[in-house]
Amino acid sequence: MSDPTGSRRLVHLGIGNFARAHTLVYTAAAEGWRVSAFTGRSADIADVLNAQDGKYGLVVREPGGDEVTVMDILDDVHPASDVEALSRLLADPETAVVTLTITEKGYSAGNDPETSAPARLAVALKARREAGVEEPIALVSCDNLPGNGAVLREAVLAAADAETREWFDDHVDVVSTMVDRITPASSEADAEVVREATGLEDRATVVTEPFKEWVVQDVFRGARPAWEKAGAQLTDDVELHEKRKLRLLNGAHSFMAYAGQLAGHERVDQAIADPAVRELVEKVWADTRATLDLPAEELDAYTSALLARFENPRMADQLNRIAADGSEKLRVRALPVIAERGGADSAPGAVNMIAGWTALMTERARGGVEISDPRAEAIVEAGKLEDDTARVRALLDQIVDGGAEDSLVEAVVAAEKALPRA
Ligand code: CS2
Repeated sequence: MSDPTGSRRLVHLGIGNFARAHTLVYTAAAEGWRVSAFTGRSADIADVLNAQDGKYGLVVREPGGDEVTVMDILDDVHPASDVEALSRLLADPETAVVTLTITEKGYSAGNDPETSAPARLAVALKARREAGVEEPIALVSCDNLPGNGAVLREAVLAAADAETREWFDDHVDVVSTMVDRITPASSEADAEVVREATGLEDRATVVTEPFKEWVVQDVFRGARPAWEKAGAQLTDDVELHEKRKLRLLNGAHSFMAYAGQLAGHERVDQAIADPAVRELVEKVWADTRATLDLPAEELDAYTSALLARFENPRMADQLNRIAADGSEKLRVRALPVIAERGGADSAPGAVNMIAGWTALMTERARGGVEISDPRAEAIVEAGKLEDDTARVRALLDQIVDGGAEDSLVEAVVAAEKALPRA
């Protein structure tokens, strides 16, 4: 339970747009907590935020206009690589929670603290152990991965020394969560909205939708922010929420990111307004729904709400933001659906999602357009192969460990040809 008397510290890893629109908003509403953060991919944001004393503008795109707030929850922001600062913070008993938004690929970045956030956490937990801190600490994963707590636990333990591994279970809780808030990239015009509304000269503006959801596994032995004050749900059953959100929202997102761009669109609201794309989004959902053990009415309500969120014209969510890191995302958004449906022939919607990816990656590889993906080099090489079967097989090698079955390769080759094109 949170300590109402003193201020507590939360450490956040990966202070990108999403964290500033979601996780920090919940922590700010909880009161009594301050945050020290570490950057994710872009280290520049540390200087930007520190120069603004940690403050930034949050623009919520309500249907009728913007709601603008200056967020003041961050004390200090460090470059991701600053393991010393992380160790100092974790060796302090005041620090009770670490939240992470390090993206899907952050969990498979190996055991080297240079490249891997979980490995840096292992080093910092060693410092906490050596400092003799007895208070439990919670590591809370906020990334779009099924069972993200278990994935995080494994990644940290794989990088930890034997004594820290031994100490771990008595002192560390690892928490799975389902996070949801669509957070597009922001523009100069958005910073201007903040300046006009609040006077803050903001270089770290974040824009987001009114909707937000956080379902958090209720397994904290130590202190935690009262996130429920901002509507978070503490529960023992995160898995079904995760599966539903990942497969319906993120699945449709990934499909639109690839097929929508092939069809000539730039933004989510444009893609979903195209009847050909929308029909195929429904097909993605038909496969997914069959893998979710939930009443039809509940699923209907969920997908209609998603359509309204996708249609929000005030959001300007770029498809290319979502298209990044496909080789990581399709592993959790498409492949499990195909497996649970019993193969490619029973999951045409999920196959279309993959076909959108192979087709767009091929177009980009051949056109020399940049591909943002940890496996970009191999994708470019594969995309240039002339024979369709060989090309699709080589691309699928990037998402299916051990290689794709022939039935999937054939289904994707056929599906590519049927996708709507600009
Ligand atoms: C998107 C997510 O980048 C992506 O792949 O699907 O960032 C999505 O906007 C969030 O998960 C919404 O909660």
